[in-house]
Amino acid sequence: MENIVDPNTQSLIRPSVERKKIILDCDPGHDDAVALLLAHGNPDIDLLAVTTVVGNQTLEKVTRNALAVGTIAGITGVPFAAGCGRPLVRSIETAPDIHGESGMDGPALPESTIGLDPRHAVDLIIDTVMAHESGTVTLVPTAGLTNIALAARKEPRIVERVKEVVLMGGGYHVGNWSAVAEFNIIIDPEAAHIVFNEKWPVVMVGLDLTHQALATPDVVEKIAAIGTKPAKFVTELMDFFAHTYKDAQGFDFPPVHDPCAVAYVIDPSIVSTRQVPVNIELQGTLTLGMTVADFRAPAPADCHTSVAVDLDHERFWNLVTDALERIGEPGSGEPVSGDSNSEGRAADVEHQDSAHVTVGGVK
Ligand SMILES: [Ca+2]
Repeated sequence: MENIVDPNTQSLIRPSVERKKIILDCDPGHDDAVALLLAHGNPDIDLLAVTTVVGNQTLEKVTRNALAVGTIAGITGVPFAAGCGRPLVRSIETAPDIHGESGMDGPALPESTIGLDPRHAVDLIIDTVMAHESGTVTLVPTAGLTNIALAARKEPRIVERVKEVVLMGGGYHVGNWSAVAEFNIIIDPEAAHIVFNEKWPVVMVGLDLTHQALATPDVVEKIAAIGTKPAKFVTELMDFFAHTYKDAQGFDFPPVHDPCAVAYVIDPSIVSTRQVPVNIELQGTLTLGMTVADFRAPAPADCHTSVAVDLDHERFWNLVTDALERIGEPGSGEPVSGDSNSEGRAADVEHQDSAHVTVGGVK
């Protein structure tokens, strides 16, 4: 990046902080949708590619959903590619109890205006990592790890080129698909084993952290008050998610897992972590897919895994609402309200707290 000199002071202007390059590998998925919107709307993220993998629903459904979210958000110039349609070893397991038959039940989905990249997601991931400077691309998987594991196997050079893998999955003290295993890990534990055992830095944003990211009524009201179609879409997602999480897992408010991983990339100070060895249980009859974290101190010198511990709930949701405000009303060329800055983004839009909002299911 070339240096720029301030003409008034002759001092060097530090180029605006380099945006963080990410590939989002997802299975939309209500919370994947929020993760994608956060990644698109946040000015510090350079979204290089979106890839899909079987998980919350079949590959066909989650890919359709990803394209629909991209359409709603007005994403252009970002390749979307479909990846693996089944786990490495196991049979397909989806989550209709949480995400519905479509994988993203609740809001009506538009016809996509985005064409799929012809490449397989694994190849798009490899091509993208290899095309960028080493140490600059972060992988953000928010689904089963099938695509990421295969990419590491197909092109091992990506392992040392990737900056880090910040994944939503696992949990060091709680599961959600078994007593000790989380969905994204247990649906393809062999893939998770590959990803956690490669020597790239892995940050596990697991249930310990994401169960703090609850879409409480005040959060949903703030999002609804933004008043755009993408914001309305999110409130409808949260409405459905609130019902299924209440019915299926007894949550008063739904945990919105996947954007936590994106938030960590944007601002690691929002998510505290602890460096501990983590490995994946592949043998246990009761513990298959458990992310076994070793908290005994000190961590080994070559420890390359860490786990997310505490979330700053307010700052996390501020990031999400800020991203939605910046996305504005796609197609209009204008943010929804407030003064736009030179980049046409609504950087300092105040929440419309006076707006009357009714959001069913989460109050
Ligand atoms: Ca997901």
